[in-house]
Amino acid sequence: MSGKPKLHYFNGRGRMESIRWLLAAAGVEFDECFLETRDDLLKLQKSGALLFQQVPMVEIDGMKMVQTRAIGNYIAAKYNLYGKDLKERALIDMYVEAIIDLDELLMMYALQPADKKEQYLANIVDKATNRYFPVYEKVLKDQGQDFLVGNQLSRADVQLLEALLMAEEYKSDILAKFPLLQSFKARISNVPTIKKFLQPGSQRKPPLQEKDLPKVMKIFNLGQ
Ligand code: IBG
Repeated sequence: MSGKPKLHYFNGRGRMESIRWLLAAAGVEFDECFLETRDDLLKLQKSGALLFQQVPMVEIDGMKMVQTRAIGNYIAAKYNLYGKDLKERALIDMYVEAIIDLDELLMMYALQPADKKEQYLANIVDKATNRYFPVYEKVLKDQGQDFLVGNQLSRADVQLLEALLMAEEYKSDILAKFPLLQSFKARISNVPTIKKFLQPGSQRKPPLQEKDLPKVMKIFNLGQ
């Protein structure tokens, strides 16, 4: 099948945002079909298009792909964002899995009850600055290259940049102690396809607004 990939999700970041980033970084145009109500999700489920009754779902190359990691793997492999050999791929996988762990932590902040938010944020900052960022800072130092792995852009760079920008939304000076991550951020933000994605009007999604939370929770039956 030719044509643009079609992304099925709600009109927000959640689990689809990293897929949007990967496609954008690869310079691939895509269409989006937004779930606005729980009924929209139920209809999609009943249509048989969702292998495990869940989104993200991406129509690509004649497939209806689900499972965020599987979709990301496919796009990364197809668009040469997955290293030059198996060992580079192994490194990329390790870096990306840790980024996904951090992303999950960030994503769940919005779902915390008001009285737990402060404590939850402290844990985010602790994990970001003591567990994850020091590793990527060291990788960049040891590598001495522009990229996390090898000498070309990979999904690890794309997904780390996405996570860094998100983490800064929680604490604007969160990168203060990481000079190489700061220069990495500036450099990767300047990759032409990514630069374009960072411009207003792109398909990049803003942080989830408090007012949109009930709608999202209702679509996915979250917090039940
Ligand atoms: N392992 C799957 C993946 O990675 O794709 C999980 C997918 C998943 O949790 N999908 C949710 C879903 O379809 C939407 S993301 N739920 C409907 C159902 O019936 O299970 C929901 C979510 C958000 C933010 I938004 C944080 C965590 C989950």
